[in-house]
Amino acid sequence: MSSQRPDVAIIMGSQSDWETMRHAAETLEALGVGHDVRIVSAHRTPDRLYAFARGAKAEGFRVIIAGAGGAAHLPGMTAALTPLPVFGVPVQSRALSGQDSLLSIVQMPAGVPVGTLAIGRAGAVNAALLAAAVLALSDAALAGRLDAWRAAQSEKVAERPAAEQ
Ligand code: RP5
Repeated sequence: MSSQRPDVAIIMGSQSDWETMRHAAETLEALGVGHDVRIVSAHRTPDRLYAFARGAKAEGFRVIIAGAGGAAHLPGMTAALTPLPVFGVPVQSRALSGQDSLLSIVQMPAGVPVGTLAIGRAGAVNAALLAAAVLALSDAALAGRLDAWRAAQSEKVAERPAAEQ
């Protein structure tokens, strides 16, 4: 997914999550952060989940972004199996508009943290920005790119709404 060394793993519970999680991948791409993208389902591929999460640090990943919807166990189970920081993205579900995903991910019992983001695209983008911010603590070039990304975002905001100009 990226020519850079993959510091970030983006995992998701289903192909259907890609429409949301691609925003995390695109944000990392824009920042020049190497990442790898995989489908890992806590329910349908539990052996794959164990193998991935237990081996993620040895594989060289430094941060994991995990997106899932519905009864979204993927971020929490991943966090239980790895010492790496895990950011959870609640995917917007059809039945409950992602509130099920959000509550499944955010309410971790004390002791196993998942940094939980907003439901949907905003959460996916912000998970990527948080992952980049973590990596930027030890990567001055990335810190500069992150500053530039934020400055560009600020410049795009008009002083007044278009109808008033
Ligand atoms: C979860 O179930 C996935 O993360 C996905 O958001 C949801 C629905 O999956 P599909 O039925 O679309 O494969 O495990």
